[in-house]
Amino acid sequence: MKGSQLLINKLKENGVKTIFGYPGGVLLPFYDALCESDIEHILVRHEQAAAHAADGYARASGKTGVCLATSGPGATNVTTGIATANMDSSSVVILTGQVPSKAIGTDMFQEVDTIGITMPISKHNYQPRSPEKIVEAIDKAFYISSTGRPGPVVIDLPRNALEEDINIEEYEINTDIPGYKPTTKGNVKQIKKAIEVINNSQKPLILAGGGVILSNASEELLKFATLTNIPVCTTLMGKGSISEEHPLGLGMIGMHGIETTNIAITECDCLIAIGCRFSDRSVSNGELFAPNATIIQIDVDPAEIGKTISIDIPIVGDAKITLKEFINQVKSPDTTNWTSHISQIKKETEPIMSYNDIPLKPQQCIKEIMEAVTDDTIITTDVGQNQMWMAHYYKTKKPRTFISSGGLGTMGFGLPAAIGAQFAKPEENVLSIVGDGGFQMVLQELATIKEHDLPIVTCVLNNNYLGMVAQLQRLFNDHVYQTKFYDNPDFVQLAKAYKIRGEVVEKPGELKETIQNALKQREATVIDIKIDANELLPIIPPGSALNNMKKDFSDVEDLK
Ligand SMILES: Cc1ncc(C[n+]2csc(CCOP(=O)(O)OP(=O)(O)O)c2C)c(N)n1
Repeated sequence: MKGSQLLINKLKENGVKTIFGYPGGVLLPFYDALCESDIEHILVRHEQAAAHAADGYARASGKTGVCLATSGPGATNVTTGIATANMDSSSVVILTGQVPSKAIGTDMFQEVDTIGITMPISKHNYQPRSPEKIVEAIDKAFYISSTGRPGPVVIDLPRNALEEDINIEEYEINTDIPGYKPTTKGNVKQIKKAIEVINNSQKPLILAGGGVILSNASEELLKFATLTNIPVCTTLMGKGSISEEHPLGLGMIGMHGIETTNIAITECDCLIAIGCRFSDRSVSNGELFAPNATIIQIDVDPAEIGKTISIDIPIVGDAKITLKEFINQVKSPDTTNWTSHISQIKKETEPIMSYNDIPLKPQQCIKEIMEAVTDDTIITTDVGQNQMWMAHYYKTKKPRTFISSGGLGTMGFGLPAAIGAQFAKPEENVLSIVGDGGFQMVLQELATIKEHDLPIVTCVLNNNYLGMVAQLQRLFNDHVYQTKFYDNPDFVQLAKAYKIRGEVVEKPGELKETIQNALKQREATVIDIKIDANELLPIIPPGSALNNMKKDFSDVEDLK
């Protein structure tokens, strides 16, 4: 058996049905074997998109996503996707081609040190230099990628390992991974300490991060929150861990978070943080974050404990397992005053969503998006104001239905992630919400959408600006410079060039109808939504306290 056939067998054993990839010379033996297998290969138009699609697949399904790129430029092109998955703890296995083992280090055509490059941006990487090593590498890669804190694992495949024949029976295969034993059960004494603090608190608050979604702990989270009547706020990655329409679901915290949640963080006396890493976007200023609270942090990755803020009660463990323990042990604290206080703030700070303006206000667009979709619709966002408007105003109801690049903030993520999500969940509606900047970084993937008849609806919130950066320039710098697109292409014509339906939306009411029609017909559609370039996000100035939200921009000059 050839190494490439063995690789196919191992991928299948690990449950792989779909690979997002782009071929190249060194991978030809693999493609030879692939075309005879029943693994579906999705030919993307750029390797970065292959990685984001695999990532979107993983986030939507909870399974491991797989992508493939050739050596040299193929490998360097996927690195943005690897770093994106790494920052957001997404389970992706990345296969890259490599020059033959003997030639490694000779600057052969299309050689690049993929192992060196990906070492700091992946959870782990392997370079099996012979076919038998492939077996070990694949099994370990899937295991490492999907367990503990999930993450991307790279397997760099020298061409000879794919070409050579082996008799698998003759080799002893060692899939033991000494030193890699994620701790999933939290320390008993620490849990007891945490429960005591929760029982005695008057103003407890839960902060749910992406770890809750990754460990499929939403049910336990809801059970714990309702049992104790403790309100829940989330990070960007935790969006969907609890329904934002649930009376206890407060929405996202942080720099672009919801005012109520940021006030709740500032006032709470006990913060139960689950599966979150206290990023600077969430915390802003560590010293001013949750200043009155005893902080309990639950995380499966010990390296995250106390990394950016000091923690009173650390618990290393899986979110689901630990929450189950909490549910068994907690005695409900009396939170009636606290929750009614929060409800009052919520009422007073409720954002206005309904506008009749032209150009359209993003809030109005998001209101219409919400009216057009169901709780199961999968939303992917790009990066920028489009992302933060969605994070802020869009009420996510279920886990794995809000997919966004958090840690790396990768423009160009939204559209290919939607492709991956649609392959993972072919029966669901998938909407990709993007800015005109990020869309133009990956719009070649419309060809992939067309080729596979994916009914993805792409909503381009088009302000002819690199809006997020222009906003920062307006608020905190002297010049709005090099952030305007003076001559954007006609996105409808562009969609048509890819044989995809294109629509323009300019007036209130049109977006809901356009989305509903597209979803009903299950036809790929690009919607060019002309929005107000002057609309800014609510923002907490970087480094400021979370209750210092700026909403009034009357003193900011209009964009010219
Ligand atoms: C690959 C990449 N390059 C640059 C940035 C910096 N950046 C963050 S948001 C943004 C502007 C995004 O503009 P657009 O896609 O039009 O979205 P908008 O903010 O207008 O909604 C830029 C340039 C980034 N996050 N990613």
